[in-house]
Amino acid sequence: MAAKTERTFIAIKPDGVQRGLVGEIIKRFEQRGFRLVAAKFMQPTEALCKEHYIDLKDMPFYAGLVKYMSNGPVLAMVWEGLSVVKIGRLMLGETNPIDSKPGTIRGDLCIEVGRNLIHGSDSVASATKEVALWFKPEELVSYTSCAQPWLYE
Ligand code: IDP
Ligand code: MG
Repeated sequence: MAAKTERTFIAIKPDGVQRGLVGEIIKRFEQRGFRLVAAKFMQPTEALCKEHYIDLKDMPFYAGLVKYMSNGPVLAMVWEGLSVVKIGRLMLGETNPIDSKPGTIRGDLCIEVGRNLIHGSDSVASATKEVALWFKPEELVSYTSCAQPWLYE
């Protein structure tokens, strides 16, 4: 049961919002069977974006990345389900859309690595860290999904 409540942090980046892809992206997570636990439409501060990408601080694209991420509204979300971290990453596609297969979000909807639409946690540990960075505990909504017995045996 515990694995079915695995959580991941997914954020639709400013290009995804500006290009009107919020519905398309949410649809894919809903249709796969994942459960929305939290969602917050927000303008992230530069400080939050810096912290979120702190592991990349020595990369040449770090400053541009922080500017891109903090340059418009972001839809921050928490999704839950069995292996949601791994499946979420598969749904996103590769970091560089050029390497992303058709059928993935990046492989279907964007072209360049610096405008790759969406963030998804890359491990259970980073998911825990990122959920805590973007959300207060009380912003995570607790409810029972009626689809549960039709998704899991
Ligand atoms: P991920 O988003 O697939 O986990 P990371 O390697 O963690 O990829 O990089 C974080 C973000 O930094 C990417 O999603 C992308 O927006 C940006 N990024 C990564 N590599 C480059 C690059 O070479 N040029 C510009 N931006 C990059
Ligand atoms: Mg990453």
